[in-house]
Amino acid sequence: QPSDQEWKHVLDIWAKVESRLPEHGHEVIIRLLQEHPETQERFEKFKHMKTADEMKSSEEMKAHGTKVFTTLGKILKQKGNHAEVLNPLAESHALKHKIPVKYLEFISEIIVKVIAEKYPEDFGADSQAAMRKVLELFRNDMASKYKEFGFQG
Ligand code: HKL
Ligand code: NA
Repeated sequence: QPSDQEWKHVLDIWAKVESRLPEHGHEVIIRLLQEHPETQERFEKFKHMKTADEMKSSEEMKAHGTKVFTTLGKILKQKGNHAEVLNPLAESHALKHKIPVKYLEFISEIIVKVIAEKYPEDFGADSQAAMRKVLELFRNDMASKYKEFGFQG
């Protein structure tokens, strides 16, 4: 389990992320779809898009990125007691969207990379390690709910 210090690192950097949450969420989704094209196929509303520029100018994709980052922020702020937010998310990602844990690993790495690029002064090695650890806890809890729902993930 992450320590109090690790949670503090994560929530301190997240407060900065929130100053431009829609932009950062949008960028993470674009990078996910560009770096892992198989993930793009999972989105009915985005799979027709051909270029990164098309994605950058998409208000719909920005809205999706905003929702993803808003949900993630709610989870982070629960400092591990996140079942109320995580369980419905795990249910939809297991049963409706069928998103493998591997894809959750992809987005976790991109989240760390994008934050490191945006806030190099405030997201040093300790904070990055803390964020990785907290995102790993999130994935582990998603994966155990997946199993309860009978999705191998
Ligand atoms: N999604 C998240 C979070 C994540 C950081 C990890 C998160 C938080 N999702 O049609 C929809 C699809 C969604 C959502 C609606 C869809 C396809 C999809 N998501 C795919 C993914 C992937 C694979 C490309 C990954 C890695 C991923 C990761 C939050 Fe995700 N997602 C939604 C959401 C929310 C905003 C909605 C679902 C709302 C919900 O479940 O309400 C109970
Ligand atoms: Na959506």
